[in-house]
Amino acid sequence: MPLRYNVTVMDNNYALYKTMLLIRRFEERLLVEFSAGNLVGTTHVYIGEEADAAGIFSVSDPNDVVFSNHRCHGHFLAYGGEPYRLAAELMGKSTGLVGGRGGSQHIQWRNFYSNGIQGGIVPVATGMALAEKTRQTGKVTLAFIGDGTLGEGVLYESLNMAALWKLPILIVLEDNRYAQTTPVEKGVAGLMSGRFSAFGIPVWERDTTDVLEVCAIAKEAFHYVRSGVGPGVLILHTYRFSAHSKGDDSRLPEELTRIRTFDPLILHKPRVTAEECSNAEAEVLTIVEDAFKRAEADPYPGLSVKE
Ligand SMILES: Cc1ncc(C[n+]2csc(CCOP(=O)(O)OP(=O)(O)O)c2C)c(N)n1
Ligand SMILES: [Mg+2]
Repeated sequence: MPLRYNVTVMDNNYALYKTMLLIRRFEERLLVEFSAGNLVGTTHVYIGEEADAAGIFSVSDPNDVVFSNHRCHGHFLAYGGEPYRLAAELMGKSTGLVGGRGGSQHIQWRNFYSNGIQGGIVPVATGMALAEKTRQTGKVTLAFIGDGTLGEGVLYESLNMAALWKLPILIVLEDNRYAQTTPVEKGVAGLMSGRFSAFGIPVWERDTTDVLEVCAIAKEAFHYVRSGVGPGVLILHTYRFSAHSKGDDSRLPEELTRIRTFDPLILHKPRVTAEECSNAEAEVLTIVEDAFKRAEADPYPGLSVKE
């Protein structure tokens, strides 16, 4: 059983809170490091969407296979990945997850893979689901996509194969209502769910940033896909608090203030005690500080291809 770095099992309110807090504080630190010029390449933070990752990985199996996208840090940390190795990768250091050559969007650790090409992960994940089905491993393959990725044709080719071959793949569509600066009403025609039900694929859908609601609906979706009858889709409508990447945010201040009322940490906080809350804050602070300090001191990879 793969070890989860930060919490062994997210089966209680404290563990869920701590996981979401770790993602939040890690990403906030990343924005600071980016502004200081300490990162290699760009970065897309997950701030606001933490309930999705925490909820999903609290009900997944540690052996499941995960394909993430350009907004992958939150998924990786909730999967149980080590913050230090992620920080080192983002800084382009040789101790990073893939030796400092992948950067923010191209990471790999155990059964976790990410790729920044929108939609590009879906056919790869479909192939992996076929392999797992053939080998009868019982693993579910997860593929995280965004609302903007509904515009990629390869998604529909993959859905067709997944449905025909009854593959154990769960597509998680995180609708944060924007693709870069394009609001979803201007980019997606019709019902999102209709795009999956057209292939006979069942959809579980919820508009929520409450981690317990995400846990509950994700559990149902996983149960279906793991039973081996075919693919499923989990649509979670959420909010992205930060810019798409760096400074590319055309939303008005009123909208940014309004969506902050859906902060998953604030919603979940009343379910943990004040003591747990300050413990989580202190522990997470230490983890994040240690991750970036160690990563900063690490060497860059050499230029040799043989390395
Ligand atoms: C094939 C491709 N086209 C364009 C891009 C540039 N790009 C990166 S993320 C993004 C928007 C993605 O929107 P969405 O799928 O809603 O995910 P979100 O960023 O909102 O999480 C775009 C256009 C890309 N990475 N790949
Ligand atoms: Mg989006």
